[in-house]
Amino acid sequence: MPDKLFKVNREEYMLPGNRSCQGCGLSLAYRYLLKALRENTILTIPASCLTVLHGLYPTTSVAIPCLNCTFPSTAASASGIVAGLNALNRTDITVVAVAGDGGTYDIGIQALSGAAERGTDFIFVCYDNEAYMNTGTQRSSATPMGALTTTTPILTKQQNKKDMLKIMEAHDLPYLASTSAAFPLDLYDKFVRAKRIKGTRYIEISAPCPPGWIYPPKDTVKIGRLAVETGIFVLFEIEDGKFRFTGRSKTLVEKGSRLPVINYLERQGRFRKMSIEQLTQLQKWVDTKWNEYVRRAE
Ligand SMILES: Cc1ncc(C[n+]2csc(CCOP(=O)(O)OP(=O)(O)O)c2C)c(N)n1
Ligand code: SF4
Repeated sequence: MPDKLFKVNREEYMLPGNRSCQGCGLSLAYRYLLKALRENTILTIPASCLTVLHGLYPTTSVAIPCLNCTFPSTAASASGIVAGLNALNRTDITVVAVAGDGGTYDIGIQALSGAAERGTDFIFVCYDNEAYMNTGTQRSSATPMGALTTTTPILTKQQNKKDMLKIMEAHDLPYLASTSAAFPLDLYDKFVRAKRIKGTRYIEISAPCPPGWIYPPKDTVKIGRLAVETGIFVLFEIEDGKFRFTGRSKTLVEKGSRLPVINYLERQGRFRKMSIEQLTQLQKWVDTKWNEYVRRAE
Protein backbone atom coordinates (compact mmCIF):
# COMPACT_ATOMS: atom_id res chain seq x y z
CA MET A 1 0.00 0.00 0.00
CA PRO A 2 1.34 3.50 -0.73
CA ASP A 3 2.09 4.33 2.90
CA LYS A 4 2.43 8.04 2.14
CA LEU A 5 -0.12 10.11 0.28
CA PHE A 6 2.64 11.81 -1.73
CA LYS A 7 3.22 8.54 -3.61
CA VAL A 8 -0.17 8.95 -5.27
CA ASN A 9 -0.08 10.32 -8.84
CA ARG A 10 -0.72 14.09 -8.63
CA GLU A 11 -2.34 14.32 -12.07
CA GLU A 12 -6.10 14.82 -12.09
CA TYR A 13 -8.17 12.99 -14.72
CA MET A 14 -11.51 14.07 -13.27
CA LEU A 15 -11.84 17.72 -14.18
CA PRO A 16 -13.54 20.26 -11.90
CA GLY A 17 -17.32 20.25 -12.21
CA ASN A 18 -18.95 16.90 -12.84
CA ARG A 19 -22.63 15.96 -12.65
CA SER A 20 -22.60 13.48 -9.76
CA CYS A 21 -24.49 14.26 -6.54
CA GLN A 22 -22.85 15.96 -3.58
CA GLY A 23 -21.01 13.35 -1.48
CA CYS A 24 -21.09 10.66 -4.21
CA GLY A 25 -18.87 7.70 -3.21
CA LEU A 26 -18.48 6.74 -6.87
CA SER A 27 -16.93 10.10 -7.79
CA LEU A 28 -14.43 9.81 -4.93
CA ALA A 29 -13.42 6.27 -5.96
CA TYR A 30 -13.28 7.21 -9.63
CA ARG A 31 -10.88 10.06 -9.02
CA TYR A 32 -8.41 7.71 -7.33
CA LEU A 33 -8.76 4.78 -9.70
CA LEU A 34 -8.07 7.06 -12.69
CA LYS A 35 -4.96 8.39 -10.93
CA ALA A 36 -3.74 4.80 -10.53
CA LEU A 37 -4.55 3.82 -14.13
CA ARG A 38 -2.97 6.95 -15.71
CA GLU A 39 -2.99 8.06 -19.36
CA ASN A 40 -2.49 4.88 -21.38
CA THR A 41 -6.00 3.63 -20.57
CA ILE A 42 -9.25 3.29 -22.55
CA LEU A 43 -12.48 3.16 -20.55
CA THR A 44 -15.83 1.71 -21.48
CA ILE A 45 -18.96 2.36 -19.41
CA PRO A 46 -22.63 1.41 -19.70
CA ALA A 47 -25.75 3.41 -18.87
CA SER A 48 -25.41 4.33 -15.19
CA CYS A 49 -24.59 7.17 -12.79
CA LEU A 50 -21.09 7.04 -14.26
CA THR A 51 -22.39 8.08 -17.69
CA VAL A 52 -24.00 11.05 -15.97
CA LEU A 53 -20.74 11.85 -14.18
CA HIS A 54 -18.84 11.80 -17.50
CA GLY A 55 -21.15 14.52 -18.82
CA LEU A 56 -23.21 15.40 -21.87
CA TYR A 57 -21.65 15.24 -25.34
CA PRO A 58 -19.75 17.25 -26.61
CA THR A 59 -18.28 18.07 -23.19
CA THR A 60 -16.90 15.68 -20.58
CA SER A 61 -15.45 15.94 -17.09
CA VAL A 62 -13.08 12.98 -17.55
CA ALA A 63 -9.72 13.32 -19.29
CA ILE A 64 -9.34 9.65 -20.34
CA PRO A 65 -10.85 8.28 -23.60
CA CYS A 66 -14.13 6.50 -22.98
CA LEU A 67 -16.57 4.45 -25.08
CA ASN A 68 -20.18 4.51 -23.87
CA CYS A 69 -22.02 1.22 -24.42
CA THR A 70 -25.44 -0.28 -23.76
CA PHE A 71 -26.44 -1.44 -20.28
CA PRO A 72 -25.78 -5.23 -20.68
CA SER A 73 -22.69 -5.07 -22.90
CA THR A 74 -19.84 -3.56 -20.85
CA ALA A 75 -17.60 -6.64 -20.95
CA ALA A 76 -18.46 -7.27 -24.62
CA SER A 77 -17.55 -3.67 -25.38
CA ALA A 78 -14.23 -4.09 -23.52
CA SER A 79 -13.57 -7.34 -25.44
CA GLY A 80 -14.11 -5.48 -28.72
CA ILE A 81 -11.69 -2.73 -27.74
CA VAL A 82 -9.09 -5.35 -26.75
CA ALA A 83 -9.53 -7.11 -30.13
CA GLY A 84 -9.14 -3.79 -31.95
CA LEU A 85 -5.97 -2.91 -30.04
CA ASN A 86 -4.55 -6.39 -30.72
CA ALA A 87 -5.20 -5.92 -34.44
CA LEU A 88 -3.23 -2.67 -34.26
CA ASN A 89 -0.45 -4.36 -32.25
CA ARG A 90 -0.99 -1.88 -29.40
CA THR A 91 0.16 -3.60 -26.22
CA ASP A 92 0.73 -0.40 -24.23
CA ILE A 93 -2.91 0.38 -23.44
CA THR A 94 -5.00 -0.97 -20.56
CA VAL A 95 -8.69 -1.50 -21.26
CA VAL A 96 -10.92 -0.85 -18.27
CA ALA A 97 -14.67 -1.50 -18.06
CA VAL A 98 -16.52 0.24 -15.22
CA ALA A 99 -20.15 -0.61 -14.39
CA GLY A 100 -22.57 -0.27 -11.48
CA ASP A 101 -23.89 -3.27 -9.58
CA GLY A 102 -26.96 -3.45 -11.85
CA GLY A 103 -24.65 -3.48 -14.87
CA THR A 104 -22.47 -6.15 -13.28
CA TYR A 105 -24.43 -8.46 -10.93
CA ASP A 106 -27.61 -8.42 -13.03
CA ILE A 107 -27.81 -7.45 -16.69
CA GLY A 108 -24.05 -7.44 -17.37
CA ILE A 109 -23.16 -10.84 -15.91
CA GLN A 110 -23.48 -12.83 -19.17
CA ALA A 111 -20.96 -10.75 -21.15
CA LEU A 112 -18.67 -10.55 -18.11
CA SER A 113 -18.68 -14.30 -17.47
CA GLY A 114 -17.99 -15.00 -21.16
CA ALA A 115 -15.05 -12.60 -21.29
CA ALA A 116 -13.65 -13.88 -17.97
CA GLU A 117 -13.86 -17.48 -19.18
CA ARG A 118 -11.91 -16.49 -22.30
CA GLY A 119 -9.39 -14.62 -20.12
CA THR A 120 -9.78 -11.43 -22.17
CA ASP A 121 -7.17 -8.89 -21.17
CA PHE A 122 -9.02 -6.10 -19.32
CA ILE A 123 -9.90 -4.84 -15.86
CA PHE A 124 -13.59 -5.02 -14.98
CA VAL A 125 -14.62 -2.66 -12.20
CA CYS A 126 -17.96 -2.87 -10.41
CA TYR A 127 -18.75 0.17 -8.27
CA ASP A 128 -21.30 -1.17 -5.86
CA ASN A 129 -23.83 1.40 -4.66
CA GLU A 130 -26.22 -1.49 -4.01
CA ALA A 131 -29.10 -0.46 -6.30
CA TYR A 132 -30.01 0.98 -9.71
CA MET A 133 -29.33 4.54 -8.62
CA ASN A 134 -29.37 6.37 -11.94
CA THR A 135 -33.00 5.42 -12.53
CA GLY A 136 -34.21 6.14 -8.99
CA THR A 137 -33.00 3.43 -6.55
CA GLN A 138 -34.55 0.17 -7.75
CA ARG A 139 -33.33 -2.99 -6.01
CA SER A 140 -30.52 -5.04 -7.61
CA SER A 141 -29.13 -8.43 -6.57
CA ALA A 142 -26.43 -6.43 -4.75
CA THR A 143 -28.95 -4.67 -2.49
CA PRO A 144 -28.58 -5.94 1.10
CA MET A 145 -31.42 -7.56 3.04
CA GLY A 146 -33.58 -5.03 4.90
CA ALA A 147 -32.98 -2.11 2.54
CA LEU A 148 -35.79 0.08 1.28
CA THR A 149 -35.71 0.78 -2.44
CA THR A 150 -38.39 2.06 -4.80
CA THR A 151 -39.12 -1.56 -5.81
CA THR A 152 -39.02 -2.85 -2.20
CA PRO A 153 -40.89 0.07 -0.61
CA ILE A 154 -42.97 -1.72 2.04
CA LEU A 155 -41.38 -4.93 3.30
CA THR A 156 -37.76 -3.98 2.37
CA LYS A 157 -35.53 -6.38 0.41
CA GLN A 158 -36.05 -9.93 1.65
CA GLN A 159 -32.96 -11.61 0.18
CA ASN A 160 -29.28 -11.38 1.01
CA LYS A 161 -26.83 -9.77 -1.39
CA LYS A 162 -25.49 -12.00 -4.16
CA ASP A 163 -21.85 -13.04 -3.62
CA MET A 164 -20.49 -11.68 -6.91
CA LEU A 165 -16.87 -11.93 -5.77
CA LYS A 166 -17.33 -15.67 -5.25
CA ILE A 167 -18.88 -15.99 -8.72
CA MET A 168 -15.97 -14.11 -10.28
CA GLU A 169 -13.44 -16.14 -8.31
CA ALA A 170 -14.92 -19.30 -9.83
CA HIS A 171 -13.58 -18.02 -13.17
CA ASP A 172 -9.99 -18.55 -11.90
CA LEU A 173 -9.00 -14.95 -12.49
CA PRO A 174 -5.36 -13.90 -12.07
CA TYR A 175 -6.43 -10.96 -9.87
CA LEU A 176 -9.58 -10.11 -7.97
CA ALA A 177 -10.02 -7.49 -5.24
CA SER A 178 -12.59 -5.67 -3.17
CA THR A 179 -11.95 -2.10 -2.06
CA SER A 180 -13.79 1.00 -0.92
CA ALA A 181 -14.29 4.65 -1.81
CA ALA A 182 -13.68 5.38 1.87
CA PHE A 183 -10.15 3.90 1.74
CA PRO A 184 -8.57 5.62 -1.28
CA LEU A 185 -5.03 4.37 -0.68
CA ASP A 186 -6.20 0.75 -0.50
CA LEU A 187 -8.11 1.39 -3.73
CA TYR A 188 -5.19 3.14 -5.44
CA ASP A 189 -2.79 0.35 -4.60
CA LYS A 190 -5.11 -2.34 -5.97
CA PHE A 191 -5.51 -0.55 -9.31
CA VAL A 192 -1.75 -0.08 -9.64
CA ARG A 193 -1.32 -3.81 -8.99
CA ALA A 194 -4.14 -4.83 -11.38
CA LYS A 195 -2.69 -2.72 -14.17
CA ARG A 196 0.55 -4.74 -14.09
CA ILE A 197 -1.25 -8.09 -14.47
CA LYS A 198 -2.56 -9.64 -17.73
CA GLY A 199 -5.87 -11.43 -18.27
CA THR A 200 -9.30 -10.61 -16.84
CA ARG A 201 -9.01 -8.76 -13.54
CA TYR A 202 -12.07 -7.96 -11.41
CA ILE A 203 -12.27 -5.18 -8.79
CA GLU A 204 -15.33 -4.40 -6.71
CA ILE A 205 -15.66 -1.01 -5.00
CA SER A 206 -18.03 -0.20 -2.15
CA ALA A 207 -19.48 3.16 -3.22
CA PRO A 208 -21.82 4.80 -0.67
CA CYS A 209 -24.60 6.89 -2.23
CA PRO A 210 -26.26 9.65 -0.12
CA PRO A 211 -29.65 9.84 -1.91
CA GLY A 212 -30.00 6.07 -2.37
CA TRP A 213 -28.80 5.06 1.08
CA ILE A 214 -30.49 8.07 2.68
CA TYR A 215 -27.85 9.84 4.76
CA PRO A 216 -26.33 13.37 4.69
CA PRO A 217 -23.71 13.85 1.88
CA LYS A 218 -21.02 14.80 4.42
CA ASP A 219 -21.13 11.24 5.88
CA THR A 220 -19.97 9.27 2.82
CA VAL A 221 -16.51 8.45 4.17
CA LYS A 222 -17.88 7.70 7.65
CA ILE A 223 -20.49 5.28 6.24
CA GLY A 224 -17.94 3.65 3.91
CA ARG A 225 -15.58 3.16 6.84
CA LEU A 226 -18.32 1.67 9.00
CA ALA A 227 -19.14 -0.83 6.23
CA VAL A 228 -15.58 -2.12 6.53
CA GLU A 229 -15.35 -1.81 10.33
CA THR A 230 -18.50 -3.91 10.81
CA GLY A 231 -17.32 -6.50 8.26
CA ILE A 232 -20.37 -6.13 5.99
CA PHE A 233 -17.85 -5.11 3.32
CA VAL A 234 -14.39 -6.71 3.47
CA LEU A 235 -11.14 -5.39 1.95
CA PHE A 236 -9.17 -8.22 0.38
CA GLU A 237 -7.40 -9.38 -2.74
CA ILE A 238 -6.86 -12.75 -4.39
CA GLU A 239 -3.84 -13.06 -6.63
CA ASP A 240 -3.23 -16.37 -8.42
CA GLY A 241 -5.62 -18.05 -5.98
CA LYS A 242 -3.97 -16.68 -2.83
CA PHE A 243 -6.34 -14.77 -0.55
CA ARG A 244 -5.20 -11.94 1.71
CA PHE A 245 -6.92 -9.28 3.79
CA THR A 246 -5.76 -5.71 3.18
CA GLY A 247 -5.85 -2.35 4.98
CA ARG A 248 -8.46 -1.84 7.70
CA SER A 249 -9.89 -5.37 7.33
CA LYS A 250 -6.45 -6.82 8.00
CA THR A 251 -6.17 -4.70 11.17
CA LEU A 252 -9.63 -5.86 12.30
CA VAL A 253 -8.59 -9.49 12.00
CA GLU A 254 -5.37 -8.86 13.90
CA LYS A 255 -7.07 -6.90 16.69
CA GLY A 256 -10.40 -8.79 16.73
CA SER A 257 -12.19 -5.45 16.92
CA ARG A 258 -15.02 -5.80 14.38
CA LEU A 259 -18.10 -3.68 15.24
CA PRO A 260 -21.72 -4.95 15.23
CA VAL A 261 -23.49 -4.36 11.93
CA ILE A 262 -26.17 -2.18 13.59
CA ASN A 263 -23.54 0.58 13.93
CA TYR A 264 -23.50 0.79 10.13
CA LEU A 265 -27.23 0.29 9.49
CA GLU A 266 -28.56 2.84 11.99
CA ARG A 267 -26.97 5.76 10.12
CA GLN A 268 -28.88 5.05 6.88
CA GLY A 269 -32.55 5.81 6.26
CA ARG A 270 -32.82 2.88 3.82
CA PHE A 271 -32.75 0.47 6.79
CA ARG A 272 -35.37 2.27 8.86
CA LYS A 273 -38.04 -0.40 8.29
CA MET A 274 -35.76 -3.37 8.94
CA SER A 275 -37.19 -5.89 11.43
CA ILE A 276 -35.27 -7.29 14.43
CA GLU A 277 -35.46 -10.71 12.78
CA GLN A 278 -33.83 -9.34 9.60
CA LEU A 279 -31.16 -7.63 11.68
CA THR A 280 -30.33 -10.92 13.42
CA GLN A 281 -30.23 -12.74 10.07
CA LEU A 282 -28.00 -10.08 8.51
CA GLN A 283 -25.56 -10.14 11.44
CA LYS A 284 -25.38 -13.94 11.14
CA TRP A 285 -24.75 -13.65 7.38
CA VAL A 286 -21.95 -11.14 7.97
CA ASP A 287 -20.39 -13.34 10.71
CA THR A 288 -20.49 -16.45 8.51
CA LYS A 289 -18.82 -14.69 5.57
CA TRP A 290 -16.24 -13.06 7.82
CA ASN A 291 -15.31 -16.41 9.42
CA GLU A 292 -14.96 -17.97 5.95
CA TYR A 293 -12.51 -15.21 4.97
CA VAL A 294 -10.56 -15.57 8.23
CA ARG A 295 -10.21 -19.33 7.67
CA ARG A 296 -8.96 -18.70 4.12
CA ALA A 297 -6.35 -16.22 5.29
CA GLU A 298 -4.91 -18.66 7.85
C1 LIG B 1 -31.57 -2.67 -21.50
C2 LIG B 1 -31.76 -1.48 -20.62
N1 LIG B 1 -32.62 -1.54 -19.60
C3 LIG B 1 -32.79 -0.48 -18.78
C4 LIG B 1 -32.08 0.67 -18.99
C5 LIG B 1 -32.31 1.86 -18.09
N2 LIG B 1 -31.21 2.07 -17.17
C6 LIG B 1 -30.23 2.96 -17.42
S1 LIG B 1 -29.14 3.09 -16.17
C7 LIG B 1 -29.99 1.96 -15.26
C8 LIG B 1 -29.56 1.61 -13.86
C9 LIG B 1 -28.12 1.35 -13.72
O1 LIG B 1 -27.88 0.78 -12.46
P1 LIG B 1 -26.43 0.37 -12.01
O2 LIG B 1 -25.80 -0.47 -13.05
O3 LIG B 1 -26.52 -0.21 -10.65
O4 LIG B 1 -25.64 1.75 -11.98
P2 LIG B 1 -25.96 3.08 -11.15
O5 LIG B 1 -27.13 3.73 -11.81
O6 LIG B 1 -26.28 2.68 -9.75
O7 LIG B 1 -24.74 3.90 -11.28
C10 LIG B 1 -31.11 1.47 -15.93
C11 LIG B 1 -32.08 0.50 -15.41
C12 LIG B 1 -31.18 0.71 -20.08
N3 LIG B 1 -30.42 1.79 -20.32
N4 LIG B 1 -31.03 -0.38 -20.87
S1 SF4 C 1 -27.28 8.67 -7.20
FE1 SF4 C 1 -25.64 7.96 -5.83
S2 SF4 C 1 -24.12 6.93 -7.16
FE2 SF4 C 1 -25.47 8.16 -8.47
S3 SF4 C 1 -24.37 10.12 -8.72
FE3 SF4 C 1 -25.80 10.35 -6.98
S4 SF4 C 1 -24.59 9.81 -5.16
FE4 SF4 C 1 -23.48 9.05 -6.96
